[in-house]
Amino acid sequence: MTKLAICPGSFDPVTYGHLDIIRRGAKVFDHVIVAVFNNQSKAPLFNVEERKALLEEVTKDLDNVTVDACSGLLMDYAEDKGAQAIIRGLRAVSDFEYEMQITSMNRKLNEDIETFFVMTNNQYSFLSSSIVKEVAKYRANISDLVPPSVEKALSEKF
Ligand code: COD
Repeated sequence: MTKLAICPGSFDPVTYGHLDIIRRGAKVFDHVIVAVFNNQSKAPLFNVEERKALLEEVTKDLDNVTVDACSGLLMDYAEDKGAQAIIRGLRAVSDFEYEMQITSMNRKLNEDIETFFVMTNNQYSFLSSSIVKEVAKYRANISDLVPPSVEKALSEKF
């Protein structure tokens, strides 16, 4: 059976930290769908289509990864696609409480779809889209935090 995993997130915008977990997931599962959602508690800088286009560009070398723009509940989407797993990244202990909350809720919605946590490479453990946007606003060098296409898109936004 083909093992399909969904890697959901806001990806506003995609960073090298996100790419690290997508790549690790793609090594283990037959196919990974990177699912771009709006997180209701965050005001996005890029719209879902812009975020999807950036993800497509930076994952184009990964044959078993596709990107989709999504709305509604993650578990409804995962069930529709016939996925067996959700992939989430963990940077530090501070991520744990939030991840435990959403994983518990997702498990209540569908207990057959398991969530797998991937620990990021240490060099990205401090990295988040919010921090990247904050420093990009002040024209700081972000070339080691995001791929060149994302760096360009950020400089166009600010
Ligand atoms: N290193 C490793 N992993 C990282 C890094 C990094 N530097 N930065 C981020 N990540 C991981 C995050 O831990 C996460 O697993 C993933 O990458 C995406 O991160 P974000 O910040 O882009 O995405 P989130 O956390 O805002 O995504 C939240 C969802 C959009 C998945 C959530 O809101 C959702 O499921 N929405 C749909 C509605 C729904 O089903 N709600 C019920 C769930 S409670």
